[in-house]
Amino acid sequence: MNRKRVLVLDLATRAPAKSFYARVMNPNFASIMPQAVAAWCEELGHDVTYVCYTGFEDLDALLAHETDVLFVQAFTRSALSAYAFSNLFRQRGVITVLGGPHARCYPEDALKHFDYVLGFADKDTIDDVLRELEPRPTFGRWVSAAQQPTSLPGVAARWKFIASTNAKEPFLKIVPMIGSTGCPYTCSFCIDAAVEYRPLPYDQLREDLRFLLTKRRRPIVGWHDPNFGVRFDDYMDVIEDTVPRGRIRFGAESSLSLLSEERLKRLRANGFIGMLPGIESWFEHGAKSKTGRADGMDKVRQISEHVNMVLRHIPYVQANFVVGLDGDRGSESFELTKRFVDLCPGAFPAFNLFTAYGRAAALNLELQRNDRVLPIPFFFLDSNHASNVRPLNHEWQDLYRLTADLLRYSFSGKRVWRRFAANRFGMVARVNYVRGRAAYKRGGYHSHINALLESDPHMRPFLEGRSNQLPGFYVQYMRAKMGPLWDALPPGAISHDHIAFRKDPDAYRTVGPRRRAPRQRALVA
Ligand code: B12
Ligand code: SF4
Repeated sequence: MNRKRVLVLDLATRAPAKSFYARVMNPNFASIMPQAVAAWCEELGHDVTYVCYTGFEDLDALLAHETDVLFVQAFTRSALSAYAFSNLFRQRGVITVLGGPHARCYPEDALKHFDYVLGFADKDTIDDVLRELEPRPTFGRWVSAAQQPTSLPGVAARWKFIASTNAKEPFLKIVPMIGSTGCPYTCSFCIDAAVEYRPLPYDQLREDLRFLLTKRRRPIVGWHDPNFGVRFDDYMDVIEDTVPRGRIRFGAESSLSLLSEERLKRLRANGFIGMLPGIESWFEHGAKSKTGRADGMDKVRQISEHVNMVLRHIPYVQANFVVGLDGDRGSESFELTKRFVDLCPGAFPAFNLFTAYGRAAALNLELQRNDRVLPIPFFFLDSNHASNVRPLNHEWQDLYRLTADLLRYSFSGKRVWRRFAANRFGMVARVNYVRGRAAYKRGGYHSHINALLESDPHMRPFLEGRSNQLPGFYVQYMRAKMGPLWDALPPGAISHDHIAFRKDPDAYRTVGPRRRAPRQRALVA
């Protein structure tokens, strides 16, 4: 096959950036798959350039890059920037390929703007695309492997891509690793509920850790596993076999129910410094986080005790919440979350707005069928800037007011300071301080949306699903944030068919039937 010039672009953020927070955090949002695709392309004999776009790169230099094919990875929040990049490169005859969460969630839309859109991808998929490489100006081609890859290029093969991304920020320099794909649980809102759990080869992980020990004095590894705790003992064995105590620090996402004190002791001994457990709704019963039938304030107390126990062993804990769930009513769940914030001063609370990402999950089909999903532009779909699901038990104004109030409460000077003190003034304290200030500003953003619901006659009809006319606020906001990428958007890019899943539920499937389906265990892993 001809040797091709390949540019791999990981959009770790949605637009050009300026803030200190973005400089520190964005490089740590880099994904594994673009690095894996770059490594595979090299193994296949192509000339590869990899760029992690963190919002600070020189766009002119990036766009001037001579290449035959452009691979882009995008979350939905970066979809518009991805479309703009694709448009500009296609005008120069470059073939463009999209992969990642946006491609899996909104393939029918992405196909309007890319020559190829990928679901699951392995080395063969990439090879097939590179062998074919045909321009498809009207509608791209959907390609997917039958399942998640059974192995991925290790840290050594990805090292130069990791190092170039780490070099963009001075503090954390997180090395992304992954030990498994899919999840054995079946939370109806989750993209991995339909993907069978499979560990990646343990020998590869050992090799990765050994390699890393030769590169950095005390590296930090971020595990990208959807649910790290599933085969807990196996992974702990791998680390204990390979890593001398304290030489590597780790962070991971895991459901709270998997974090018993026994396990936490082992995690601490093995260098785990960060955990991101999901907290379910205060009003749902069940075994999800081992709170049994506890409800409301009882559950807040139980979860707070559990999270404080995690904090006794792991210094960095981010507690993930979802705001605007169907189980929430009035201000009660918000008030309960405030009590949690009071009872767990050391945990960083992350508030995600309930979002239905296209075809990500079975629940989204039900929401689309019930006319509850809105055509909010992709740019705002990051679980922070907008919810695209009409709330069941709230008016929009109440939801935005309560969310703004919760953010202001959780990230007020007093609570940021309490968190700083509870985090004992070290690196964790500093990271939480910077993140806390950024989160406080989002309170102002939600208040602004709330005010627009009163003052902008287009806002309420749009958010209530009575009109598809996009309020001017959204357009102005995107234009201001996207800068030069806004002018490069292809026609029709800012709107999408928000009920495409309902129209054709079986299209673009990336999973076969599961062998088993245990019940839901955690809201956000
Ligand atoms: C680990 C993780 C993170 C990590 C690492 C993120 C990263 N850059 O990879 C952290 C904590 C940093 C993170 C941050 C965020 N995350 Co996150 N995260 C996940 C999680 C749990 C696992 C993703 C993963 O790595 N899977 C393993 C890989 C191997 O599988 P895969 O992603 O399916 O990839 C396959 C294909 O998509 C394809 N592919 C993937 N990338 C590429 C790239 C190319 C070029 C090609 C060709 C193919 C390809 O090949 C892979 C193999 O088949 C998922 C939820 C889940 N359970 O999956 C959410 C998820 C991806 N995150 C989500 C969100 C919303 C976010 C944030 C916006 C949250 C926030 N408000 O800050 C940020 C955005 C970060 C960014 N880069 O823009 C959403 C994305 C929805 C969407 N459509 O955008 C998900 C699906 C969770 C959800 N709410 O449903 N996240
Ligand atoms: S939310 Fe977490 S526990 Fe539930 S299916 Fe997804 S990854 Fe698994």
